[in-house]
Amino acid sequence: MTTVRERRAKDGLEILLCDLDAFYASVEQRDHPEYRGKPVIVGGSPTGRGVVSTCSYEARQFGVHSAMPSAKAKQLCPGAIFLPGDMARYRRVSEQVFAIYERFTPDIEIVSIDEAYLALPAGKGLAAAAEIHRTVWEELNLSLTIGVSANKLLAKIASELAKPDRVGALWPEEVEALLWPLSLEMLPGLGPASVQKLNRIGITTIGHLAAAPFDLLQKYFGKSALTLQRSARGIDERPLEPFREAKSISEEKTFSMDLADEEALRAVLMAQAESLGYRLRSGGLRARTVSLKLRYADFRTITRDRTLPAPTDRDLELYQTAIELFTIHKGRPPWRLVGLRVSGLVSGQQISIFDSLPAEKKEMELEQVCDRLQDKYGGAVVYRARRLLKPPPEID
Ligand code: TTP
Ligand code: MG
Repeated sequence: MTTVRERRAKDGLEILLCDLDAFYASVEQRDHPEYRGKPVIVGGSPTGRGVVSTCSYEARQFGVHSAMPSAKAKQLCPGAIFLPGDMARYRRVSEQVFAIYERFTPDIEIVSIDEAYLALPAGKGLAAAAEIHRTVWEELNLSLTIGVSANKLLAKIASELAKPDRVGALWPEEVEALLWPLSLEMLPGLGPASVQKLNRIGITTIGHLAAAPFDLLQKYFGKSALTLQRSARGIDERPLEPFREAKSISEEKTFSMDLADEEALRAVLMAQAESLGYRLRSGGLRARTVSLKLRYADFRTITRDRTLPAPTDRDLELYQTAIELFTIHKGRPPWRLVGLRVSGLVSGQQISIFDSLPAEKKEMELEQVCDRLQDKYGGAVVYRARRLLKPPPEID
Protein backbone atom coordinates (compact mmCIF):
# COMPACT_ATOMS: atom_id res chain seq x y z
CA MET A 1 0.00 0.00 0.00
CA THR A 2 1.33 3.45 -0.84
CA THR A 3 1.51 6.00 1.94
CA VAL A 4 0.11 9.49 1.56
CA ARG A 5 3.62 10.94 1.44
CA GLU A 6 4.55 8.64 -1.45
CA ARG A 7 1.39 9.59 -3.33
CA ARG A 8 2.24 13.25 -2.86
CA ALA A 9 5.73 12.67 -4.21
CA LYS A 10 4.19 10.94 -7.23
CA ASP A 11 1.88 13.89 -7.86
CA GLY A 12 4.96 15.98 -7.53
CA LEU A 13 3.50 19.14 -6.04
CA GLU A 14 3.09 20.95 -2.79
CA ILE A 15 0.86 23.99 -2.42
CA LEU A 16 1.50 27.15 -0.44
CA LEU A 17 -1.27 29.59 0.42
CA CYS A 18 0.34 32.97 1.12
CA ASP A 19 -1.93 35.52 2.85
CA LEU A 20 -0.67 38.89 4.15
CA ASP A 21 -1.61 39.77 7.72
CA ALA A 22 -4.14 42.59 8.24
CA PHE A 23 -2.99 43.77 4.84
CA TYR A 24 -4.19 47.38 4.40
CA ALA A 25 -3.68 48.14 8.10
CA SER A 26 -0.17 46.65 8.03
CA VAL A 27 0.81 48.85 5.07
CA GLU A 28 -0.42 51.90 7.04
CA GLN A 29 1.49 50.86 10.16
CA ARG A 30 4.60 50.18 8.13
CA ASP A 31 4.49 53.58 6.42
CA HIS A 32 3.43 55.55 9.51
CA PRO A 33 5.52 54.48 12.52
CA GLU A 34 3.23 56.49 14.79
CA TYR A 35 0.41 53.99 14.07
CA ARG A 36 2.44 50.97 15.16
CA GLY A 37 1.18 49.07 18.19
CA LYS A 38 -2.14 50.94 17.93
CA PRO A 39 -5.62 49.93 16.79
CA VAL A 40 -5.84 51.02 13.15
CA ILE A 41 -9.07 50.66 11.18
CA VAL A 42 -9.12 51.08 7.40
CA GLY A 43 -12.51 51.65 5.79
CA GLY A 44 -15.49 53.99 5.72
CA SER A 45 -15.80 56.92 8.06
CA PRO A 46 -17.31 56.10 11.47
CA THR A 47 -19.71 59.01 11.02
CA GLY A 48 -21.15 57.71 7.74
CA ARG A 49 -22.66 54.47 6.46
CA GLY A 50 -19.28 52.93 5.66
CA VAL A 51 -17.91 49.56 6.75
CA VAL A 52 -14.53 48.33 7.96
CA SER A 53 -12.29 46.98 5.16
CA THR A 54 -9.79 45.62 7.64
CA CYS A 55 -8.13 46.48 10.92
CA SER A 56 -4.85 45.89 12.73
CA TYR A 57 -4.57 42.99 15.17
CA GLU A 58 -4.59 45.57 18.00
CA ALA A 59 -8.11 46.60 16.89
CA ARG A 60 -9.21 42.96 16.55
CA GLN A 61 -8.72 42.55 20.30
CA PHE A 62 -11.68 44.90 20.73
CA GLY A 63 -13.86 42.69 18.54
CA VAL A 64 -13.55 44.83 15.40
CA HIS A 65 -13.50 42.90 12.10
CA SER A 66 -13.87 43.30 8.32
CA ALA A 67 -17.33 44.23 6.99
CA MET A 68 -18.51 45.57 10.37
CA PRO A 69 -20.16 49.04 10.16
CA SER A 70 -17.49 51.63 10.99
CA ALA A 71 -19.86 53.30 13.47
CA LYS A 72 -20.04 50.01 15.44
CA ALA A 73 -16.24 49.69 15.28
CA LYS A 74 -15.96 53.14 16.82
CA GLN A 75 -18.23 52.09 19.68
CA LEU A 76 -16.14 48.99 20.35
CA CYS A 77 -12.83 50.79 20.04
CA PRO A 78 -13.25 54.55 20.53
CA GLY A 79 -9.49 55.18 20.53
CA ALA A 80 -8.91 53.60 17.11
CA ILE A 81 -7.22 55.47 14.28
CA PHE A 82 -9.64 55.48 11.33
CA LEU A 83 -8.16 55.75 7.83
CA PRO A 84 -9.95 55.91 4.48
CA GLY A 85 -7.35 53.70 2.79
CA ASP A 86 -5.46 54.09 -0.43
CA MET A 87 -6.21 51.34 -2.93
CA ALA A 88 -3.63 52.46 -5.48
CA ARG A 89 -0.88 52.15 -2.86
CA TYR A 90 -2.13 48.75 -1.63
CA ARG A 91 -2.23 47.47 -5.21
CA ARG A 92 1.34 48.58 -5.75
CA VAL A 93 2.52 46.89 -2.56
CA SER A 94 0.60 43.77 -3.55
CA GLU A 95 2.45 43.68 -6.87
CA GLN A 96 5.78 43.95 -5.05
CA VAL A 97 4.83 40.98 -2.86
CA PHE A 98 3.72 38.89 -5.86
CA ALA A 99 6.99 39.76 -7.61
CA ILE A 100 8.85 38.14 -4.69
CA TYR A 101 6.69 34.99 -5.06
CA GLU A 102 7.68 34.83 -8.72
CA ARG A 103 11.31 34.34 -7.72
CA PHE A 104 10.34 31.04 -6.15
CA THR A 105 7.95 29.57 -8.71
CA PRO A 106 6.21 30.47 -11.94
CA ASP A 107 3.11 28.51 -10.83
CA ILE A 108 1.05 31.13 -9.04
CA GLU A 109 -2.70 31.63 -8.75
CA ILE A 110 -3.63 35.08 -7.52
CA VAL A 111 -6.77 34.86 -5.42
CA SER A 112 -7.07 38.43 -4.20
CA ILE A 113 -5.01 41.54 -3.53
CA ASP A 114 -3.25 39.85 -0.61
CA GLU A 115 -3.62 36.14 -1.25
CA ALA A 116 -2.05 33.69 -3.70
CA TYR A 117 -1.51 29.97 -4.13
CA LEU A 118 1.97 28.83 -5.16
CA ALA A 119 2.94 25.36 -6.37
CA LEU A 120 6.38 23.90 -5.62
CA PRO A 121 7.93 20.50 -6.23
CA ALA A 122 7.07 17.97 -3.50
CA GLY A 123 9.48 18.18 -0.60
CA LYS A 124 10.35 21.81 -1.29
CA GLY A 125 7.25 23.51 0.10
CA LEU A 126 8.26 24.14 3.70
CA ALA A 127 11.74 25.43 2.90
CA ALA A 128 10.37 27.75 0.20
CA ALA A 129 7.68 29.00 2.57
CA ALA A 130 10.25 29.86 5.25
CA GLU A 131 12.37 31.68 2.69
CA ILE A 132 9.41 33.63 1.25
CA HIS A 133 8.29 34.59 4.75
CA ARG A 134 11.77 35.91 5.56
CA THR A 135 12.20 37.73 2.23
CA VAL A 136 8.85 39.55 2.40
CA TRP A 137 9.74 40.75 5.88
CA GLU A 138 13.30 41.78 5.02
CA GLU A 139 12.50 43.53 1.75
CA LEU A 140 9.02 44.92 2.33
CA ASN A 141 8.58 44.93 6.11
CA LEU A 142 5.30 43.08 5.89
CA SER A 143 4.26 40.00 7.82
CA LEU A 144 2.43 37.18 6.15
CA THR A 145 1.12 33.75 6.94
CA ILE A 146 1.82 30.74 4.74
CA GLY A 147 -0.06 27.45 4.85
CA VAL A 148 1.67 24.47 3.26
CA SER A 149 0.13 21.18 2.17
CA ALA A 150 -0.52 18.80 -0.68
CA ASN A 151 -3.61 20.61 -1.95
CA LYS A 152 -5.27 24.03 -1.99
CA LEU A 153 -7.90 23.25 0.62
CA LEU A 154 -5.47 22.00 3.27
CA ALA A 155 -2.99 24.80 2.51
CA LYS A 156 -5.78 27.33 3.11
CA ILE A 157 -6.81 25.69 6.39
CA ALA A 158 -3.14 25.47 7.44
CA SER A 159 -2.82 29.22 6.95
CA GLU A 160 -5.99 29.92 8.95
CA LEU A 161 -4.57 27.82 11.80
CA ALA A 162 -1.14 29.47 11.62
CA LYS A 163 -2.23 33.16 11.47
CA PRO A 164 -0.60 35.61 12.00
CA ASP A 165 3.03 35.87 10.88
CA ARG A 166 3.88 32.16 10.70
CA VAL A 167 4.44 29.25 8.37
CA GLY A 168 2.26 26.22 9.18
CA ALA A 169 1.66 22.86 7.52
CA LEU A 170 -1.32 20.52 7.54
CA TRP A 171 -0.53 17.29 5.74
CA PRO A 172 -3.17 14.80 4.57
CA GLU A 173 -2.02 12.22 7.13
CA GLU A 174 -2.72 14.78 9.88
CA VAL A 175 -6.31 15.37 8.83
CA GLU A 176 -7.81 12.91 11.31
CA ALA A 177 -5.88 14.24 14.31
CA LEU A 178 -5.87 17.96 13.51
CA LEU A 179 -8.79 18.74 11.19
CA TRP A 180 -11.54 16.43 12.36
CA PRO A 181 -11.85 17.86 15.90
CA LEU A 182 -12.42 21.38 14.49
CA SER A 183 -15.84 22.97 14.19
CA LEU A 184 -17.48 23.23 10.76
CA GLU A 185 -16.77 26.98 10.44
CA MET A 186 -13.13 26.11 9.80
CA LEU A 187 -13.98 24.39 6.51
CA PRO A 188 -13.54 26.93 3.69
CA GLY A 189 -16.56 27.37 1.47
CA LEU A 190 -19.07 26.26 4.07
CA GLY A 191 -21.36 29.24 4.75
CA PRO A 192 -23.27 29.94 7.97
CA ALA A 193 -26.55 28.60 6.51
CA SER A 194 -24.97 25.22 5.68
CA VAL A 195 -23.30 25.08 9.09
CA GLN A 196 -26.70 25.61 10.74
CA LYS A 197 -28.31 22.97 8.56
CA LEU A 198 -25.61 20.47 9.54
CA ASN A 199 -25.75 21.40 13.21
CA ARG A 200 -29.47 20.66 13.18
CA ILE A 201 -28.80 17.08 12.12
CA GLY A 202 -26.15 16.65 14.81
CA ILE A 203 -23.09 17.29 12.64
CA THR A 204 -20.97 19.85 14.47
CA THR A 205 -17.36 18.94 13.70
CA ILE A 206 -15.48 18.38 10.47
CA GLY A 207 -14.93 14.79 11.68
CA HIS A 208 -18.69 14.24 11.95
CA LEU A 209 -19.07 15.49 8.38
CA ALA A 210 -16.30 13.19 7.14
CA ALA A 211 -18.01 10.19 8.77
CA ALA A 212 -21.65 11.09 8.00
CA PRO A 213 -23.72 8.66 5.88
CA PHE A 214 -23.47 9.91 2.31
CA ASP A 215 -27.21 9.47 1.67
CA LEU A 216 -28.00 11.83 4.50
CA LEU A 217 -25.71 14.53 3.12
CA GLN A 218 -27.12 14.05 -0.36
CA LYS A 219 -30.62 14.57 0.98
CA TYR A 220 -29.63 17.97 2.36
CA PHE A 221 -26.99 19.14 -0.09
CA GLY A 222 -27.81 17.38 -3.37
CA LYS A 223 -24.99 17.55 -5.87
CA SER A 224 -22.67 19.40 -3.46
CA ALA A 225 -22.67 16.49 -0.99
CA LEU A 226 -19.72 14.74 -2.61
CA THR A 227 -17.43 17.77 -2.63
CA LEU A 228 -18.51 18.61 0.89
CA GLN A 229 -17.63 15.21 2.30
CA ARG A 230 -14.40 15.01 0.33
CA SER A 231 -13.41 18.41 1.74
CA ALA A 232 -14.04 17.17 5.28
CA ARG A 233 -11.71 14.29 4.46
CA GLY A 234 -9.03 16.70 3.27
CA ILE A 235 -9.40 15.70 -0.38
CA ASP A 236 -9.24 18.48 -2.97
CA GLU A 237 -8.18 17.96 -6.56
CA ARG A 238 -8.65 21.50 -7.84
CA PRO A 239 -5.64 22.49 -9.89
CA LEU A 240 -3.97 25.89 -9.63
CA GLU A 241 -5.43 28.36 -12.10
CA PRO A 242 -2.40 30.46 -12.95
CA PHE A 243 -4.11 32.52 -15.59
CA ARG A 244 -7.22 33.29 -13.64
CA GLU A 245 -7.74 36.99 -14.09
CA ALA A 246 -10.26 39.42 -12.81
CA LYS A 247 -13.40 39.03 -14.90
CA SER A 248 -14.36 42.62 -14.31
CA ILE A 249 -13.21 45.75 -12.50
CA SER A 250 -15.67 48.14 -10.95
CA GLU A 251 -16.09 51.36 -9.04
CA GLU A 252 -19.21 52.30 -7.15
CA LYS A 253 -20.29 55.23 -5.03
CA THR A 254 -23.26 55.55 -2.72
CA PHE A 255 -24.05 59.16 -1.94
CA SER A 256 -24.56 60.14 1.68
CA MET A 257 -27.41 62.30 0.40
CA ASP A 258 -29.30 61.61 -2.81
CA LEU A 259 -27.70 63.56 -5.62
CA ALA A 260 -29.85 65.67 -7.92
CA ASP A 261 -27.16 67.59 -9.78
CA GLU A 262 -26.46 65.99 -13.15
CA GLU A 263 -23.14 67.81 -13.60
CA ALA A 264 -21.92 66.48 -10.26
CA LEU A 265 -22.95 62.99 -11.26
CA ARG A 266 -21.01 63.30 -14.51
CA ALA A 267 -17.98 64.37 -12.47
CA VAL A 268 -18.26 61.19 -10.41
CA LEU A 269 -18.46 59.16 -13.63
CA MET A 270 -15.31 60.87 -14.89
CA ALA A 271 -13.51 60.02 -11.65
CA GLN A 272 -14.66 56.41 -11.96
CA ALA A 273 -13.63 56.20 -15.63
CA GLU A 274 -10.18 57.55 -14.74
CA SER A 275 -9.78 55.10 -11.91
CA LEU A 276 -10.86 52.13 -14.09
CA GLY A 277 -8.59 53.32 -16.90
CA TYR A 278 -5.67 53.47 -14.50
CA ARG A 279 -6.42 50.01 -13.15
CA LEU A 280 -6.70 48.57 -16.67
CA ARG A 281 -3.45 50.15 -17.82
CA SER A 282 -1.52 49.12 -14.72
CA GLY A 283 -2.74 45.54 -15.19
CA GLY A 284 -1.90 45.60 -18.90
CA LEU A 285 -5.58 45.02 -19.69
CA ARG A 286 -8.26 46.40 -21.97
CA ALA A 287 -12.02 46.05 -21.67
CA ARG A 288 -14.62 45.16 -24.27
CA THR A 289 -17.70 46.11 -22.28
CA VAL A 290 -18.66 49.08 -20.15
CA SER A 291 -21.60 48.83 -17.71
CA LEU A 292 -23.35 51.63 -15.91
CA LYS A 293 -25.19 51.05 -12.66
CA LEU A 294 -27.70 53.56 -11.34
CA ARG A 295 -29.86 53.51 -8.27
CA TYR A 296 -32.77 55.92 -8.31
CA ALA A 297 -34.36 57.63 -5.31
CA ASP A 298 -36.96 54.84 -5.00
CA PHE A 299 -34.10 52.26 -4.72
CA ARG A 300 -34.84 50.83 -8.15
CA THR A 301 -31.44 49.79 -9.51
CA ILE A 302 -30.51 49.21 -13.12
CA THR A 303 -27.36 48.14 -14.91
CA ARG A 304 -26.94 48.73 -18.63
CA ASP A 305 -24.08 47.51 -20.83
CA ARG A 306 -22.47 48.67 -24.00
CA THR A 307 -19.93 46.65 -25.95
CA LEU A 308 -17.25 48.69 -27.64
CA PRO A 309 -16.13 48.28 -31.25
CA ALA A 310 -12.64 47.45 -29.93
CA PRO A 311 -11.33 46.82 -26.39
CA THR A 312 -10.06 49.94 -24.66
CA ASP A 313 -7.97 51.11 -21.71
CA ARG A 314 -8.62 54.82 -22.33
CA ASP A 315 -10.22 57.03 -19.69
CA LEU A 316 -12.09 59.20 -22.15
CA GLU A 317 -13.55 56.32 -24.13
CA LEU A 318 -14.78 54.75 -20.90
CA TYR A 319 -16.22 58.08 -19.80
CA GLN A 320 -17.92 58.80 -23.12
CA THR A 321 -19.49 55.34 -23.18
CA ALA A 322 -20.69 55.83 -19.61
CA ILE A 323 -22.23 59.17 -20.58
CA GLU A 324 -24.00 57.64 -23.59
CA LEU A 325 -25.53 55.02 -21.30
CA PHE A 326 -26.36 57.64 -18.69
CA THR A 327 -28.08 59.89 -21.22
CA ILE A 328 -30.41 57.06 -22.25
CA HIS A 329 -31.10 55.63 -18.81
CA LYS A 330 -30.74 58.53 -16.39
CA GLY A 331 -34.45 58.66 -15.58
CA ARG A 332 -35.49 61.32 -13.14
CA PRO A 333 -33.07 62.76 -10.56
CA PRO A 334 -32.06 62.36 -7.77
CA TRP A 335 -29.76 59.35 -7.75
CA ARG A 336 -28.60 57.33 -4.76
CA LEU A 337 -25.74 55.42 -6.30
CA VAL A 338 -23.68 55.35 -9.46
CA GLY A 339 -21.26 52.65 -10.53
CA LEU A 340 -19.12 51.87 -13.52
CA ARG A 341 -17.79 48.45 -14.43
CA VAL A 342 -15.59 47.16 -17.21
CA SER A 343 -15.64 43.51 -18.28
CA GLY A 344 -14.62 41.33 -21.20
CA LEU A 345 -11.01 41.96 -20.23
CA VAL A 346 -8.21 41.11 -22.62
CA SER A 347 -4.51 41.53 -22.03
CA GLY A 348 -2.16 43.72 -24.03
CA GLN A 349 -1.65 47.43 -24.51
CA GLN A 350 -3.89 49.32 -26.86
CA ILE A 351 -2.69 49.57 -30.41
CA SER A 352 -4.77 52.22 -32.01
CA ILE A 353 -5.07 53.02 -35.67
CA PHE A 354 -5.50 56.59 -34.44
CA ASP A 355 -2.11 56.66 -32.74
CA SER A 356 -0.84 59.21 -35.19
CA LEU A 357 -3.73 61.63 -34.66
CA PRO A 358 -2.52 64.54 -32.52
CA ALA A 359 -5.55 64.74 -30.17
CA GLU A 360 -5.46 61.02 -29.44
CA LYS A 361 -1.73 61.13 -28.88
CA LYS A 362 -2.04 64.04 -26.49
CA GLU A 363 -4.67 62.19 -24.51
CA MET A 364 -2.42 59.14 -24.25
CA GLU A 365 0.50 61.27 -23.12
CA LEU A 366 -1.72 62.92 -20.52
CA GLU A 367 -2.84 59.51 -19.25
CA GLN A 368 0.76 58.36 -18.99
CA VAL A 369 1.73 61.41 -16.95
CA CYS A 370 -1.31 60.93 -14.67
CA ASP A 371 -0.49 57.23 -14.22
CA ARG A 372 3.11 58.04 -13.32
CA LEU A 373 2.03 60.64 -10.78
CA GLN A 374 -0.52 58.24 -9.35
CA ASP A 375 2.14 55.52 -9.12
CA LYS A 376 4.48 57.91 -7.41
CA TYR A 377 2.17 59.62 -4.95
CA GLY A 378 -0.75 57.16 -4.74
CA GLY A 379 -4.38 58.23 -5.05
CA ALA A 380 -5.58 60.32 -7.94
CA VAL A 381 -3.42 63.44 -7.77
CA VAL A 382 -4.27 64.82 -11.17
CA TYR A 383 -7.87 65.28 -12.19
CA ARG A 384 -9.38 66.31 -15.43
CA ALA A 385 -10.95 69.76 -15.43
CA ARG A 386 -14.49 68.36 -15.25
CA ARG A 387 -13.81 66.93 -11.83
CA LEU A 388 -12.54 70.25 -10.54
CA LEU A 389 -15.54 72.21 -11.81
CA LYS A 390 -17.82 70.19 -9.61
CA PRO A 391 -16.06 68.36 -6.81
CA PRO A 392 -17.63 64.94 -6.29
CA PRO A 393 -20.16 65.02 -3.45
CA GLU A 394 -19.17 63.70 -0.07
CA ILE A 395 -19.30 59.95 0.06
CA ASP A 396 -18.82 57.37 2.73
P1 TTP B 1 -8.01 39.39 4.23
O1 TTP B 1 -6.79 38.61 3.89
O2 TTP B 1 -9.30 38.66 4.39
O3 TTP B 1 -7.79 40.18 5.59
P2 TTP B 1 -6.48 40.84 6.17
O4 TTP B 1 -5.30 40.62 5.30
O5 TTP B 1 -6.79 42.27 6.47
O6 TTP B 1 -6.31 40.10 7.55
P3 TTP B 1 -5.77 38.64 7.84
O7 TTP B 1 -4.57 38.83 8.71
O8 TTP B 1 -6.89 37.98 8.57
O9 TTP B 1 -5.45 38.00 6.53
O10 TTP B 1 -8.27 40.53 3.17
C1 TTP B 1 -7.21 41.23 2.55
C2 TTP B 1 -7.54 42.68 2.35
O11 TTP B 1 -8.74 42.81 1.60
C3 TTP B 1 -7.78 43.43 3.66
O12 TTP B 1 -6.60 43.97 4.23
C4 TTP B 1 -8.76 44.48 3.26
C5 TTP B 1 -9.52 43.89 2.08
N1 TTP B 1 -10.86 43.46 2.53
C6 TTP B 1 -11.93 44.35 2.35
O13 TTP B 1 -11.76 45.44 1.81
N2 TTP B 1 -13.17 43.97 2.80
C7 TTP B 1 -13.38 42.75 3.42
O14 TTP B 1 -14.53 42.44 3.83
C8 TTP B 1 -12.27 41.85 3.58
C9 TTP B 1 -12.46 40.50 4.24
C10 TTP B 1 -11.05 42.26 3.10
MG1 MG C 1 -4.80 38.75 4.58
